[in-house]
Amino acid sequence: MPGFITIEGIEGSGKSTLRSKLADFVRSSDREVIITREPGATDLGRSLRNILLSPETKNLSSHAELMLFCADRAQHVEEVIRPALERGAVVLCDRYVHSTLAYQGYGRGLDMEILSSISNFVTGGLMPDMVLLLDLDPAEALGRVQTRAEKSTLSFNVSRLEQQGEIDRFEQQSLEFHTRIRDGFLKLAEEDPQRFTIIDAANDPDSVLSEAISAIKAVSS
Ligand code: Z5A
Repeated sequence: MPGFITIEGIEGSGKSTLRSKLADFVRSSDREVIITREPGATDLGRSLRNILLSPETKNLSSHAELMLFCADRAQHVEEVIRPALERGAVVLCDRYVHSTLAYQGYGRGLDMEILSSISNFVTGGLMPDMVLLLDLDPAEALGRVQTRAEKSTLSFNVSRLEQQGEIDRFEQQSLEFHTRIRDGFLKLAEEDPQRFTIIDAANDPDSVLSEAISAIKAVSS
């Protein structure tokens, strides 16, 4: 099994759903498994996540946004991901470097070479062995997010933002923005086919899971 697996895709494509379902499969190997995500997997990251996602954060420049995601990642790699990989654990991470390339690069229009070089700097060159890209039409994905927000106003087992059914800073972006991100992810996959597996996220959650498992088994054999 690959040591470091990331799940990428636009918001609402089903990453969190796949992450928890896949955890059971990954745990069936005899290795320790760390399930994590960006932003927000460390104490520092949780503070940064609040700033990054809160609709109360106004006028954040694209450069400042990039630096906050990078700070989150630097801490995450040093505190969680690298030690886990060094112990021989499997790390399953919801979003990583390719989200920065897609969102801050294709979405915000920052220079891709600079983004690659900063990402390389903050991660010490640590890249995932495998990227599972959940591909979905942005209108469908945003529809799922909207339904989830409406449902979560009735639930208490969610974050403050979600409890209030509030739409976060990224969810407030236009359909055109999310379309650029989707296209960006597909370009990244095309440029790096060895690392990426594209999964049709319009299928039901069990089909998405079985495609992910087949892809992991294929590279493990
Ligand atoms: N960001 C960035 O700009 N740069 C970076 O470097 C990084 C991140 C690391 C983090 O948001 C934001 O930060 C993100 C990119 C940016 N924003 N955007 N856009 P987040 O962590 O709060 O959220 P997210 O990562 O975008 O994920 P999400 O909103 O939680 O969506 P998801 O995990 O992909 O989907 P889900 O929660 O699993 O599913 C959504 C709903 O659809 C839910 O009700 C499910 O029950 C349902 N669902 C799931 N799968 C299916 C299928 N297969 N069929 C039907 N319905 C389904």
